[in-house]
Order: sequence, then C-alpha cells, then structure tokens
Amino acid sequence: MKFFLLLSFIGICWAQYEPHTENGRTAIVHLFEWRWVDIAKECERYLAPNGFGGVQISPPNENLVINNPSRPWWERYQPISYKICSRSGNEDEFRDMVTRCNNVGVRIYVDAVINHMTQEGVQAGTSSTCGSYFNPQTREFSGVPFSGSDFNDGNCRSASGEIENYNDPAQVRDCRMSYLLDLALGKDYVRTKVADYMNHLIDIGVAGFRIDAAKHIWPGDIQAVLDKLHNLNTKWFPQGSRPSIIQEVVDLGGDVIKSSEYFGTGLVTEFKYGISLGTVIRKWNGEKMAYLRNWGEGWGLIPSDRALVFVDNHDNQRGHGVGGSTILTFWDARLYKMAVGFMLAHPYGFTRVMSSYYWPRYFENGNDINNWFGPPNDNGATKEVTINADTTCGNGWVCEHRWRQIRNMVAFRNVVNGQPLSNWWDNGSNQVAFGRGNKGFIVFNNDDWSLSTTLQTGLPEGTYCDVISGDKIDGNCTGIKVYVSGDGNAQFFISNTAGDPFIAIHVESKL
Ligand code: LM2
Ligand code: CA
Repeated sequence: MKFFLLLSFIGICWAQYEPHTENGRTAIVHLFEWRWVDIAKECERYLAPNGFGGVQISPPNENLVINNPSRPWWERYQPISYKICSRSGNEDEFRDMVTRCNNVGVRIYVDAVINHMTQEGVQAGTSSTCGSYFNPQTREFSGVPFSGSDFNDGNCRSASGEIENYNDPAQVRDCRMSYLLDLALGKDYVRTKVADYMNHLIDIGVAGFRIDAAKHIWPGDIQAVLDKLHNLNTKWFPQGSRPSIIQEVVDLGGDVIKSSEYFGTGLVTEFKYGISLGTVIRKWNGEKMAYLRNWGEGWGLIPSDRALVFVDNHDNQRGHGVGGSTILTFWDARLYKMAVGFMLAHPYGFTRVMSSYYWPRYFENGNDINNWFGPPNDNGATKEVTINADTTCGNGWVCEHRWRQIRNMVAFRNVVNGQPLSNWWDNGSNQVAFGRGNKGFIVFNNDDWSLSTTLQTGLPEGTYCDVISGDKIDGNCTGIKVYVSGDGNAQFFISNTAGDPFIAIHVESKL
C-alpha cells in the first residue's frame, strides 16, 4: 500500500500526463496566433482572475514567410530554425510572457513542430521570420543546423517520397506529409537538436508541449526526445516536475496507427470527441443528446486520463484536418456554446477551449476558399488584441474564451473538479441534465419545444444564479435565478427559443 502511495505521489510530479496547472484549474485555452505581448496581458487581466489553467500558444520558432497566399496561418507549420522569432514576437517578449503568466499561475504550452521543416518546393534564401539561410533542395537549415543526412529521405520507402499510403505505418512516420521535409528523429543528432529547442523553452519556464503531427513520429522517437528533456523550472514548478505532453494524433477508431501507441508518452488529442459531440448537438444522423448518457469511453473514446479534448481546433474550425462540417465553431455560436458548455460540465478528459480570429469565410463548392487567412494584421504584422468596453475583443479577434457562457463554464469545471457525474436525466430526446456530485448542475434543451420540469440537482438548499444567462455580482444575479429546495429538487424552464437554451448552477453561484 505504502509503495503505491509513493508511486502515485511521484506520479504527480513526474508524469508527462500531469498538466501542472495551479490547484483546481482544469482547462486551458488555445490563443491561436496571438502575440506574446497580448498573451502576457491576457494572463494578468483575464485568464488568472477567471481560473484558466494555461495557454496553448502558436509555434514560437522561426518559420518560412509565405507571400502567396499572403502570410497564411499555416506558414507557422513550416519551421526554418528553432530560434524564438515569429510573428507572435521575439525571445525577449516570449520570456516576458512566460514569466508574467507563471507569476499569476497561468501555464504556457508550446506548439512544438518537430516532425518536419519547411516544404521541398521553396527557393533557397532567407525569406523567413528571422532571416536564417535555408536551402530545401540540399536540406540545409543553417539556423539549427540541419543538413541532408538529418532527413528521412533515405528511410522513406514510397516511390515519390510522399506518404502515399496512410495504411502503411512506416510511410506515415518516415515519408513526407505534403512535401514537408521529414526529420530523421531516429538519429541522435536530430533528437538532440529538437531536445535543445524544447529545453530552451523549459528553462524559460513553459509547462509543456503540444507535439504537432505526433502521429508522424515513431512513439519510440518521441520517448527518446522526452528522455533528453530537463525538469521544469523550479522557480514555478515542484522539483522533479516533468514537462506535460499533448500529442496530436488523429485516430478516428479504424486507423492502422492507434492513439494507444502514444499513451506511454503523454496525453493524446481525441478527435472523435468534437466530431461526435458536433454530430449530436447538430442532431445529424438521428443523434440525440439523450444518447450522451454514457458519453466518454462508452462512446468509444480513449481513456479519460489520456484524452485532450476540444470542440474544435485551429485546423478543423476552418475545414483543415478531420471532422468536416460536423465540427461546431464560433460561426455556429448558439450550438457551439452548448457544446463547449457540455464539454466543460462533463468529467471526461482534459479540456482545451479554442480562441479564434475572424476571417472572410467564403464557401465555393462546399470548401472555404479563404481558410488560409492569417490573423488580423497590418501588412503582415499581427494586430494587437484590443479589449472593448463590454470585455469582448476588438481588431478582428473572436475571443470565445471571453464569452460569458464559456468563461463561466470554465469556472464551473473548476468548482466541480473531482466530483462524479450524478443525477443524469433526459427526456429520451434532446433535453438532458446532470450534476457533478453536490457541487454543480446543468440542464440543456436542444429540442424544438420547451423544457419545463422538476429535477434532482444534488445541491444544497438555496437560490442559485444561472451562470449562462448572467453572473453573480456582489451577491446579486444578473440572469435567471434557480431555487433549490431542501430535498435538492429545483424547477427548470427553458424555452426552445432562448438565446442560450441551457442553465448551469454551482455552489459558488449560490446567492
Ligand atoms: C498539424 N498537426 O498534426 C497541424 O495541426 C496542421 O495545422 C499542419 O498543417 C500539419 N500538422 C503540419 O504541421 C498545416 C496546414 C497545411 C499546410 C501545413 C504546412 O493544415 O495545409 O500545408 O500546415 O504549412 C501547406 C499547404 C499544402 C502544401 C504544404 C507544403 O496547405 O497544400 O502541400 O503547405 O507545401 C503541397
Ligand atoms: Ca515523420
């Protein structure tokens, strides 16, 4: 027994599954394409006070500058070197962000693009965010440096050098994904260069990494890189803390490469989550919210303690990657808020909230031809995230994480942390409700008729403020009030035409 207690204690500091968020903070937010100076401010003025645990940032390293199309967001997935030098800012700004965010208990998770460098087709030169010389034809990347033998050209066994067959695991790992030069992570030199980059960031104070395209890296190579990583900076983390790892693996169930191959090295992105939840909330394929009764592993999702979950990500919110039109995004705000609300209320998985910018979405034959658009910018320079009087964002930034319903559900998740799912109710259709022990309760009406019923909430007697329609401010509620009687029951009414057809209450929203 003692031995197991010791093991689980060590696990808290050591495992790459531990997100290292401050006590009781249970969600992170992806501030896609934000500048470091804006993230630093956001940590202090908004994320810390509202209980966000951390930020996933866009790749901080030097990347190819693409002018045709004009500075697409995806140029950041074409590394030129590991210098911290991108449209989001320079190394000084990066250090300042990490320090200021950590000082208010908000962690930074770096999107680490380590599977590949830029594409084969571009001209040699210095057209990159930091001006390092590179020659994709000879495979020279002077800023690292890498040269020909550091790439997988000799290991890839497809005719074209591209991944031609996604059912061949060796091709997926050793061949090029859309012409991106594939790094030979089997080599100690390459592992060392990648680990040096990650250690540089760890020493600055980041809490962990999202490993981009992890499916395209052999699990053994990921392990070998992780083995070279430093412990986290003891200025902010307990001695012996290991970097937290989120691996971008797309396995929709039938893939020859299984998510489970990556369970030994960290958390894994669960793409089935957003696809299934989007389908249910859109009521496509005959799905109903009532079927969410056994949401989680019961739906074929990976084990909860290995899953990084999200309603949408930077790829599938704009038709890249997997999920297609099932994915809910800010463009479908009403359904999106319900989906994010459900995710944050439900105990399954470690949750990531998406925060986006607007782009001129334009569909031709079902495809968004503008899905390459980069962040709001002036001649390529990313615009500041300005804050309006009503706390929303300006300058083209969506800031879903600042929407009251989403911000308050992050707080809800923190309040109910560790509590089991309880008191599930459904009407056999799209009206469902559930609690989290005696700490919180949520009710959804996604049917085309009103919900009016008495439900067992599991909560102590009192008057509660619905955190979806309003806020508890100075002991008063700006939204709907819910009366829970001594036996835990409460009456709920939700019109199907309500702006937000769901209600959430928790012990800290009690008046
Ligand atoms: C990821 N996860 O595993 C990222 O989430 C995803 O955003 C990245 O693709 C991908 N892996 C590689 O890091 C994005 C984007 C692609 C884009 C690549 C590289 O979704 O469309 O590919 O970044 O910039 C682009 C062009 C593509 C072209 C390729 C190379 O869209 O048409 O292929 O560059 O030239 C010929
Ligand atoms: Ca690879």
